[in-house]
Amino acid sequence: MSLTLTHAAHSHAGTPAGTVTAAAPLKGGPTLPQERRLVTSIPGPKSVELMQRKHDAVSSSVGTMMPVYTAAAGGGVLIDVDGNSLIDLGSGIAVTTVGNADPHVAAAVMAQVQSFTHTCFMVTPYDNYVTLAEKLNALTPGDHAKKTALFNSGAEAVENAIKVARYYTGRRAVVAFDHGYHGRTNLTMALTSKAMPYKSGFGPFAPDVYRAPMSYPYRDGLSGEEAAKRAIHTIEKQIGADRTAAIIIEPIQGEGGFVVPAPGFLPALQRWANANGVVFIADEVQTGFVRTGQMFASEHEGIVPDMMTLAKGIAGGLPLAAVVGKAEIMDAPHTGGLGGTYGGNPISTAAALATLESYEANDSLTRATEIGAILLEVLSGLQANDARIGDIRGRGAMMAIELVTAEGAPDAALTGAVAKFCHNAGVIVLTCGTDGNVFRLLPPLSISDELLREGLGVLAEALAAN
Ligand code: PLZ
Repeated sequence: MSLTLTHAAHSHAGTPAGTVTAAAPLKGGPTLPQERRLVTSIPGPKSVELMQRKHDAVSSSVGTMMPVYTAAAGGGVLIDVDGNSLIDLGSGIAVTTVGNADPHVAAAVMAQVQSFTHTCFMVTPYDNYVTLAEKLNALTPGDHAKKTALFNSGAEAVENAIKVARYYTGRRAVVAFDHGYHGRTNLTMALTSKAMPYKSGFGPFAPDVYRAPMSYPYRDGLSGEEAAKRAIHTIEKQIGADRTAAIIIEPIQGEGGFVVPAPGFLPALQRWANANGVVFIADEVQTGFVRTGQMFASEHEGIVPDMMTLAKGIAGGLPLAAVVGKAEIMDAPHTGGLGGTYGGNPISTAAALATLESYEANDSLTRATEIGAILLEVLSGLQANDARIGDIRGRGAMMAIELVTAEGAPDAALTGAVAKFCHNAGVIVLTCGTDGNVFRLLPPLSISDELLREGLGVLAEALAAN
């Protein structure tokens, strides 16, 4: 086969050769009709056909929560290949916080992709990377000198944060927490607490990783100070402060069940870490970038982490992650010790700069708080008449309910049934929790009040029907 390219195949104006379809291409973003509209059953016939092709071509180890194939998304909806319009209350797992195909982000990506797509920052650098580093250094908590390094995924950011903390301290032990989630690579699997589906069969895991008890007020009834004392006792007795390089913790746990630690827990841990030369790493991969009603969830309790891991909401859907930390820590390893082919790719960094501008232009902090108020109001109304909603927790546009049986035991079956009902009714929702009994809401901040309330109305129907 000839590899000669014609001008037609390179045309900027037209549809790429070979992909012409009869229907007009669907554009994403907020111009899509903002409505829930089902024109087929879920999944529709085109999605069913694609599921069959996936079954034949894609590793069955890669699961999909909803068998619905995407054609476009934006505002608060996702349009599938069958023409169904679904309400998005998941943001692709807390990623499209700024909105899917945000016009400003899309324009920045288009401009960058037509300028240059890659050089490798380690070979011939470019200014977007540096500008983003400056912005992240300024935006993250604390007025100490900071430095940033960019990577591709949350797990990769966590891996690198641990590498740096170990190098800086000359110590090996790393402490994570019960219910914590930090990724699926070898080191981050070790840090992640839940076996299925993340770890089972994939060992052996990285050594010198330990787990301390989390503050989980709904389940342990402890104050923040009491829970911190318990965690610190575990670390001191089972590892030793002088062997501990870092503790890594999500200020609000994501996959583990949207667990918000009792007030005072995080500050007490930070004080202990500071006093013992232990690097305090806040994993804000899920909580970062406006979602919780602050730029970073650490700010709700005035925490100033030594290092932070960031990803997801950073770049409007483009793959990008960052480690931001105290300059003396970030500069500890030798030059060339950190890197990777694609880390801080120019398209992703352009998207990130535009995403930060969109957050600002859209007054997204206010929007996250408003969405949080609506979520709390509706969920509290549901809880008043439904004892199965054991707990409502979260902050801003990161809110969840924990579903329990009459005896107070985790009810994963009910949680799964409620989610399934929502999916079939055209609402994208996610579950989480070590026990699979937490129903979480992560709407894009670009969703309208009306659509959000309609989606929550479907949740109410789902609870009533189960
Ligand atoms: N740290 C706090 O939430 C990713 C995982 C989805 P990556 N959470 C979604 C799944 O089932 O794989 C996450 C996180 C926190 C790290 C990560 C890892 O980020 O970009 O998925 O590697």
